[in-house]
Amino acid sequence: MKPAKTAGLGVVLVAIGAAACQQSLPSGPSELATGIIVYEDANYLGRSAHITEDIRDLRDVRGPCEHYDSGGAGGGRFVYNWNDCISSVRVAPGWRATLYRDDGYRDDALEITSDTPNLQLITQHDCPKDGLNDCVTSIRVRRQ
Ligand SMILES: [Ca+2]
Ligand SMILES: [Ca+2]
Repeated sequence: MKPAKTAGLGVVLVAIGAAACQQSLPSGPSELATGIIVYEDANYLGRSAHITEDIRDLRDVRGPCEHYDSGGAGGGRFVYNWNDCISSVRVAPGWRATLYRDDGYRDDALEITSDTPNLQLITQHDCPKDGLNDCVTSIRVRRQ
């Protein structure tokens, strides 16, 4: 076996260990039959996650976006989750989703029933990065 393959296996094992304390979602499938796929970047780019059930707080879901958590007795630390991270969404045929700005399905809401390539263009919201881009914190997912 080449040394490079051994190193790659080590990285995978470390990633599995880090996920143990937090919920983790599978990457988006190529054929979307249920629920939605959320993406880190616009135009369905970057890392993705397949969501088929309501998520009350995306801070509880391990993801690609870095946030500084200043709370806790041990002092501040960087955490990685899907909060304030999603930039585009694919919706399976016959499904719909509601995206909320805050946790617990609160504040600005956007109902989507079809693919949405850029949440920055959803102009009726006023998140710091335009539209609902990098702003969504909770999601409801339903069959239509
Ligand atoms: Ca993003
Ligand atoms: Ca938010």
